[in-house]
Amino acid sequence: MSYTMNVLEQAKKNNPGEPEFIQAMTEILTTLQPYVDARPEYEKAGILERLVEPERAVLFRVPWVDDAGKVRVNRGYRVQFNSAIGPYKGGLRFHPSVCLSIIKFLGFEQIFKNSLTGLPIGGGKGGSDFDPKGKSDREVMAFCQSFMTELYRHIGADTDVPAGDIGVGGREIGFMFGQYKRVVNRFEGVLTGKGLTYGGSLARTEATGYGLVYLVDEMLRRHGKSLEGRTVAVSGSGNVAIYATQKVQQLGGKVVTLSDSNGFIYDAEGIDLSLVKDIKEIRRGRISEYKGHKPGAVYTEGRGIWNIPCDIALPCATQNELNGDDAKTLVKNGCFAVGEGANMPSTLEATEVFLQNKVLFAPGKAANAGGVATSALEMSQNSMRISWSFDEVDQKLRGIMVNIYDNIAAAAKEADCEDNFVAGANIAGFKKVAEAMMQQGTV
Ligand code: NDP
Ligand code: 2IT
Repeated sequence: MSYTMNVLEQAKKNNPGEPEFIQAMTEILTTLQPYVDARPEYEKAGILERLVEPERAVLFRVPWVDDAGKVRVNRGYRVQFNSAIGPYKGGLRFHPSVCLSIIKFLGFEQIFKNSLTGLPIGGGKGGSDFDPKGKSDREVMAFCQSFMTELYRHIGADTDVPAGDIGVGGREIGFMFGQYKRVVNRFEGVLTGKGLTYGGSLARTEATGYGLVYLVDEMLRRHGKSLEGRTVAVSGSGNVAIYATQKVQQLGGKVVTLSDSNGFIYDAEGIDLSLVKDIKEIRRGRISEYKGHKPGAVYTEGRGIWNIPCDIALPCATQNELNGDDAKTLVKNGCFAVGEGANMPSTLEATEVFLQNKVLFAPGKAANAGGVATSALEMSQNSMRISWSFDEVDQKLRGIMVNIYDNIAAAAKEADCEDNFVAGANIAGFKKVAEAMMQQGTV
């Protein structure tokens, strides 16, 4: 068996009961195999054995008091995966499904994604099984303060810089930043996605969704196509979905779907985004409420969003939300491009269906890298104690996404699998991290 497949088999044995982490390793190591096996110096240096093992993982108790005066306990995580090219960087996820497997898959993906941005950031991820849904602002604050009362000792502006992810937006970052500053008695850029009054970057809120659409737009243009007049299916209705929808609309496409964990809406006239923002960003409501304000729209409980015919699909909710059957349905309905706004939204089977059917497929670690890239721009602004304008940040973001497209396309071509951006992204992301690890010796 090849070196790469040996490491994968051993890693599967070493991480029992961690299906998401195994899925992410399987995808990455399988596509890296020809590249790595042709370079025996990597085997000698144990590069892959080191890559699949986090540098450090902390798991901690998070006790807090709810509005009824009862003590609740959640689990906190921070996995510091790889610091070869910069301080650990990656989001925090608050969702009841959070477990070590999910945090490790996200942290592992983050290594390659952050490398693709071209910026000096290592890979990490964290979070908790805390569910912010239905909690009062005071309960969310109590949780965030308790979470940071432990997390603060593991992070720092030059050590590890967390940010948002599912369930963690501006409100949560604010509460965590306030507690960090209070405990360490230092005002520093330890978190990104901060509010604009205390060190946040303009365009960070929009960055993941905008970046996704910039990358997809570039991929389409290089293939003689565009977003103009296209029907687009977007899933999710959180930060990434909302700003992906906004940018598609600005570029002349029509978004006809959005979803949450309860169901999805289909609006053949095109999504009314100000209505969605009011429901989701201001009232923290459910996507089903859309129908009450837009009678022409259809709300369907449960799965099924990928049955809606579209030219382009942008899954922006969560991992494994699009399976092999969904992919076949999309292909049958004429979908010719997919951009992953979420992390690992397509199952391995779905990815295979897209590649076999020559769908232009932009994998998450390339397509959604605009969020973390803009976080790195926030870190730069904090270090320099300056703030760039919205347009400056947006221009840089666009440039970064075009550069990512160029790099993943070139890596795919070099590996003799033109337009396979899964392989292209994994190889391009790996190269820089592996080289840095080689130069830094056995650490
Ligand atoms: P939000 O919390 O803002 O929104 C998440 C959306 O996905 C909600 O509509 C939510 O529905 C839905 N969702 C979450 N979990 C599930 C689930 N288990 N089943 C079905 N739907 C679900 O998160 P973001 O928009 O920030 O994140 C969305 C995706 O994008 C995630 O995969 C995240 O890792 C990825 N991402 C985010 C970045 C960022 O900068 N925020 C950067 C790069 C990637 P509900 O309200 O019902 O839970
Ligand atoms: O998955 C991701 O890239 C994020 N959630 C954003 C991470 C960050 O540090 O901005």
